[in-house]
Amino acid sequence: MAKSARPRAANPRSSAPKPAAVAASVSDVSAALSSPVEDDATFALRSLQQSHANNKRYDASDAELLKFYEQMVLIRRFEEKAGQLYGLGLIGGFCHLYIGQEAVAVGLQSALNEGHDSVITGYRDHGHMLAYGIDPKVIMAELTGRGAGISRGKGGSMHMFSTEHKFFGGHGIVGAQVSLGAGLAFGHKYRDDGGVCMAYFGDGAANQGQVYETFNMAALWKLPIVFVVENNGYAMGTAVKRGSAETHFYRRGTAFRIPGMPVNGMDVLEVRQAAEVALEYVRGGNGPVLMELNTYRYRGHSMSDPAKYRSREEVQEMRDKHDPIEGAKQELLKRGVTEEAIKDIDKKIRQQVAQAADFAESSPEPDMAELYTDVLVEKY
Ligand SMILES: Cc1ncc(C[n+]2csc(CCOP(=O)(O)OP(=O)(O)O)c2C)c(N)n1
Repeated sequence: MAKSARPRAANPRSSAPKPAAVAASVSDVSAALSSPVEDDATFALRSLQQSHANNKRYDASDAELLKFYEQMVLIRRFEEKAGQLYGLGLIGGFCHLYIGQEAVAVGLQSALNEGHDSVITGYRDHGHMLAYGIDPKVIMAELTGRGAGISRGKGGSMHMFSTEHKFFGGHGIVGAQVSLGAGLAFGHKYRDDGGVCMAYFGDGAANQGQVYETFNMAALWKLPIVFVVENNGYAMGTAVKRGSAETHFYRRGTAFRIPGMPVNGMDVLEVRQAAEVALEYVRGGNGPVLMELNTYRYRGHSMSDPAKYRSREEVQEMRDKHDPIEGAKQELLKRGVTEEAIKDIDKKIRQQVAQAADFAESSPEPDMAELYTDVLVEKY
């Protein structure tokens, strides 16, 4: 990060509280004792949820819906190919696939300004990059550990970044991206550039302590951040009900006065509409929003997980009844878009993914000199 962009405590534009402004007076304290819920009537935590419930689905043009469909198919086919390459031993280390969750990244990020608003996520990150327009070739080359990869072959599946696209990883430490996301949001506020940060994390990560420290600071300083819990039902092999006391994750910001929104993450139009509501609030300078995107991953936690903790029937039911790609396809057909037009997209994407895989397989491994780049070697 450039020195000039580093947040300092004395930043005049920052809304970090000044001591005089927050010191409670004696009368504040006694008022709180006599009427602890006095201001609940104005506590508008449900307002976003309500306005989303009144108008659930985004009114996409045919061209927009086709684009969403294309992006979701790209993620699905890319991930299937990554799974194959992993099986062939061409991808080493960890590999977490996003299959089933495509509507989340596509619906949300279609509402962001690519290359301006920041995006950060955990290790299940390929879909978020593809949804942000990053070239599938350099992502696949990273997976296969090649020098042409987006992290020069040194990051692998979990550690990919593109500052140009404002995609900030790719993090293997569960929950770390939430705090880092608040830092990115602080940066947007500090620079006064109108940008927001979208920070994704899982239902398992939502039980981490640092998430709540971050909620507190983000709400206190009204940071421009959308917290997105991708609730895919499981944290590795632990079902949400086994590991979480409050399973409605959108309510988890209540203690910090962060409004929450539950969203059907298997319907790209519902996701996009929810994004509109959330972003209007955040861009309006009102502070963070907590979105819970209810979704499902069809594959195991990572490539090495046979997913024995759930039944085949459960997975099949989600695929049959809630698949986001099939849902978008049916909607397109209902609007009169032809089967041929949809097949053309499918064909184009298959070619694009095949080219990405060829590129990844035929690119050379990183030069030995790369061992000494992007590492701190001097004293600091
Ligand atoms: C700090 C930390 N603790 C534990 C782990 C091991 N770990 C990796 S993924 C995971 C579960 C996270 O589940 P969730 O947040 O629901 O994300 P999902 O994989 O479902 O997308 C755990 C515990 C880790 N990587 N980092």
